Amino acid sequence: MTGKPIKCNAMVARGPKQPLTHETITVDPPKAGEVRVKVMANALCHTDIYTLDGLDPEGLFPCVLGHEAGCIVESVGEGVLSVKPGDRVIPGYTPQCAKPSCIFCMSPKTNLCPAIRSTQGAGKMPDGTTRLRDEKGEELYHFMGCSTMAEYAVLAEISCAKIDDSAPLDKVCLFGCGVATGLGAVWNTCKVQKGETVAVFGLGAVGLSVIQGAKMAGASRIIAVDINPKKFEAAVKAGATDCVDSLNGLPEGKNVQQHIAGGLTQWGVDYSFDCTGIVSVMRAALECSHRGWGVSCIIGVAASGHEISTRPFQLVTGRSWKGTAFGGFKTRTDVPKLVNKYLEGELPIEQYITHTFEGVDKTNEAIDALHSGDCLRAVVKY
Ligand code: NAD
Ligand code: AHE
Ligand code: ZN
Repeated sequence: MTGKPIKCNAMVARGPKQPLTHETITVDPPKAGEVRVKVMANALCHTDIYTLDGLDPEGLFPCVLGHEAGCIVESVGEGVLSVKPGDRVIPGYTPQCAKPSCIFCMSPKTNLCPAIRSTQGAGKMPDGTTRLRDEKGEELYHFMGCSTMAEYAVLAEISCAKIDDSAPLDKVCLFGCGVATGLGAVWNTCKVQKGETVAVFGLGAVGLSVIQGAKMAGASRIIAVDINPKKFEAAVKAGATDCVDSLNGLPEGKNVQQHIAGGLTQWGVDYSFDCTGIVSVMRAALECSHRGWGVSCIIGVAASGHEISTRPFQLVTGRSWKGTAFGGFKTRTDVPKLVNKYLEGELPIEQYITHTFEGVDKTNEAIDALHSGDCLRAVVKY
C-alpha cells in the first residue's frame, strides 16, 4: 500500500430521505489497481437523489453518494500504469477493463463491462473492502464505484477516464453521467440517422442532451415532452421542433401517445426516449413509436418494485424496447473524446449548468436547487 490516510470533508448519506450530514471522513490510500483522486467538482444527477430517497434496490447506508465528477489524481496503488498523480480524470460508474478476455469490453455492442459490478453494487472496492471511514472509524459504503460527494475518493483504475490536462473540471464533470448518457443513447444505443424523427420524455439534463444529440445527428423532427412547461425554452434552444405539455396541454380525450402517434405524426416517431424513470411514461414512449419499426429507449431509472407493461400487440406490430446505461459509451475510450469535442467547441455543455456552489458542504443546498424545477445541473466546486 502507498501513501497515508487522508482526512477530508464529505457529505454522508446516513439513511433514506435524510439530509446529508457534513462530516470529516478518512479516505484510505489506494490499494493495488486503485487510484485516489482529489475531487474538484461534482454535479448532482437525479440518480443520487433517487438513491438518497430510498428508491434504489441496491441503495446502502451509510454511504458517500456522487458519481458525476471531475478529479485530479492524488496517488496511485501498486501496478497502476494508465494514470499518474496530477492527471485529470472523470470517474466512470461503468468501468472498462479492456482485457482481451472480457467479451463485453471486446464487443462493440456494449459498454457493460462486468469486471467489478458485483462489488460496486455492494458498495465496496473490487477486493471487497472499503476505503471510507467516518470519525468513529465505522466503515462507509462506496456508491456506483465513485462516491464523489467527498473531497477525496478512491476509484478502480479501470473506472478512470484520463482526460486532457486543460479540461475545466467544473464543466466536463457533466460527461461523467447525464449529458454523456443522453448523447450516447442517441448516437450509440439507437444510432439515430439524418432525417429520422424522435420524441423525448422528460427535459432534465438527460432529456435535453438527447435533444442535443438528435439535432447533431440530423433528426428532422424532435418532439419534447414534459409536465413542466418551464422546460420548453431550453428544449427549443437545444433543437426541439415541437413541445408537448403532457399534463395540461393534450387535446381532449387523447393521451400523450395518441397525441404523438395519430396527431402530431401519422404513425409515430422512429425513436423515443424515456428520461423520467416513471414506468407509465416508459409505456407512453413505447406506444408513440412508429408502427413497424419504432424503437423506444429507456434511460430513466425506475423506483424499486416498479415494472414496465404494455399490450404485447405493441411489440407484435413492430415496436421494440431497449435501454441504455451511460449511453453505451465505453468510459476510458470514449469520455476523453467527448471532452476533446467540448474543448474544440463542437459540443457545448455550459447550458446545462444552471446552478453552482462552492464547497462540498453546500451539497444539500445543491439538492434543494435540483428540486426547484428550474435546475438542470447543479455543480458543486470543492
Ligand atoms: P431530472 O429530474 O432533471 O429530469 C426529469 C424531467 O422529467 C423533469 O424535467 C420533469 O419535469 C420531467 N417529468 C416528470 N414527470 C414527467 C412525466 N410524467 N412526463 C414527462 N416528463 C416528466 O432528471 P435527469 O438528471 O435528467 O435524469 C433523468 C432520468 O435518467 C432519471 O431517472 C435518472 O435517474 C436517469 N439516468 C439514467 C442514466 C442511465 O445511464 N440510464 C444516466 C443518468 C440519469
Ligand atoms: N441500482 C439500480 C439501477 C440504477 C441504474 O440503473 N443505474 C444506471 C446508471 S444511472 C446513472 O445516473 C446504470 O448504469 N445501470 C447499469 C448498472 O450496471 O448499474 C437497480 O435497479 O438495482
Ligand atoms: Zn447519473
